[in-house]
Amino acid sequence: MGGLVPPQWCEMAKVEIYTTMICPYCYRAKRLLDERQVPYEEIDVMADSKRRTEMVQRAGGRTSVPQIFINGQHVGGSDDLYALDRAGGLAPMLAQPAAE
Ligand SMILES: N[C@@H](CCC(=O)N[C@@H](CS)C(=O)NCC(=O)O)C(=O)O
Repeated sequence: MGGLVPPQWCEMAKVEIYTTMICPYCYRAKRLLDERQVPYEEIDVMADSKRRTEMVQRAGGRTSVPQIFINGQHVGGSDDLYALDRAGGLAPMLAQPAAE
């Protein structure tokens, strides 16, 4: 019997994505993650200035959404995520389980 988190998630990378609801790039980024069946934590910063400030700080000053982090490492936005995938770098990052 499981808890709230499926056991297989413990062996997966931790993916965080800061989004807003009205952002096509956010949907594009999430589509790629969904296609790969990658679970992620979505942080809607539309009306949350505290989390938005946190996003900008973590993203080295970038203010656009989405901003994506894998195991705490900043990947960038949607275009960066797709570029990383094309370069073959996404799968190995996603295969790295989260430290916590
Ligand atoms: N190249 C970026 C574009 C992201 C982008 O333009 N996002 C828009 C919303 S869809 C945005 O945040 N605009 C406001 C800003 O740049 O501060 C990406 O691929 O993530």
